[in-house]
Amino acid sequence: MMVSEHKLDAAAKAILKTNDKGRYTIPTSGLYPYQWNWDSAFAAMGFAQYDVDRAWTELETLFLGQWQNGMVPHILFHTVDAGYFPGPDVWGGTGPIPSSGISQPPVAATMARLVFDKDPVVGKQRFEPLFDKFVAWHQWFMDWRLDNGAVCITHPWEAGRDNAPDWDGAMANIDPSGVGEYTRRDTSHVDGAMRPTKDDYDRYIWIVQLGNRLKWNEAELLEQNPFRVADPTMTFILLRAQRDLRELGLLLGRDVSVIDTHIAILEAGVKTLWNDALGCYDSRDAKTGEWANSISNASFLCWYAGVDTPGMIETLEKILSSVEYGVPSFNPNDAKFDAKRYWRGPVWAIMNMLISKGMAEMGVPHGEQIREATQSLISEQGFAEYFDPTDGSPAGGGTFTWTAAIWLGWASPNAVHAASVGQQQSAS
Ligand code: 9WN
Repeated sequence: MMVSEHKLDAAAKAILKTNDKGRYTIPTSGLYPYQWNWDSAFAAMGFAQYDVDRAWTELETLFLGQWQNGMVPHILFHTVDAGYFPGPDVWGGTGPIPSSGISQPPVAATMARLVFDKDPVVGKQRFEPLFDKFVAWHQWFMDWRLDNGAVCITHPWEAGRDNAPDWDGAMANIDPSGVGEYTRRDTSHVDGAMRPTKDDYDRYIWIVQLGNRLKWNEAELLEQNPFRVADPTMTFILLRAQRDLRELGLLLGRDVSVIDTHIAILEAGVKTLWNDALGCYDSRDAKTGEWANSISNASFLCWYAGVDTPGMIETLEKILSSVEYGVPSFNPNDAKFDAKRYWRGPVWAIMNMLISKGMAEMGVPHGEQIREATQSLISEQGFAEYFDPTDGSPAGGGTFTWTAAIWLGWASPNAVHAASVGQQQSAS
């Protein structure tokens, strides 16, 4: 049944309220009972549409978990919940709050800028104490994750695109035979056909066990972890985040010269993700040098990072004409495409927003088409975790925080999404 737009705005706020644990939100109860890094950043953007104070609190809580080396973990286990595996004991995080040992795509500075713009007076007060923490987090990526200027992941969960075909080659180089017995909890909450396979999970847990054994010492992990993939998600998102952090720094009267240096390094790094034979930005195994040959939704984050590249729009047009809704997480014309299995085909509202926002800012056509497709998906199918791009059917968890936030801040007809907001300088 179609619900009127106004009611959907209220429904989205109700979801944020349901998932609000006071000072942070969970993505959805049951399946994801903790604070996740990029989910929280999107939640802040959603809250900012009607409660700027609560939006800043969300980001402040996220940074309470920052490690001494600057890393901001991908999960903060504020209150232990047996419904999620792997929990804090398996991870053995070494920060001030029990946590995982890896990070996640750093969308937070970009979302903070959107929150800031809602009320710059409050923004200055609340962002001032956060600025150095953001700089330290971004510095951590620059220190420990770069390969020729492109940002690498050391676990598929770090990219936020858990089982993307991008990692298949690097995952095959892990022998997970010593991983031992464990019980997955995700498949007790949602249909296993929508989730990563056991082969993938064994390797996810194997890398976590290695990190825990090494006490998450980055130098040692660099030598011992066979999984290291230079990733467009991380590279484009960090480049964009650095540009937004720079603008916020200038508003606070801070020295941004370090950020300028980082931006130049990342701009050069982006070029190393261009797979000429594929005609697209791609993931590259930093250990073997092999391309993933994957046209994914992360490939189309180039505009979001301020990087326009001839040929990318034609590639996107082909993808858009192959499915009904938005930008699928993987090329629908590839044999590995799986319309319902997580990051191997489904469409995600968060990625649609980042891609479309970048396109609108750079004057590239079809950005609005992606926004309208997302609007239809959510109004017809609800606030699902993600959707089948061929028929729009909802998949994964329901009453999802980031889908509600994306609705409020971008997809709703009532959302203010002026192209000038969060505008950035272009790289090319
Ligand atoms: C592992 C919370 C998170 C998202 C990720 C998404 C999924 C977790 C999982 O859920 O990952 O981090 O257990 O599957 O892939 O992007 O942040 O919504």
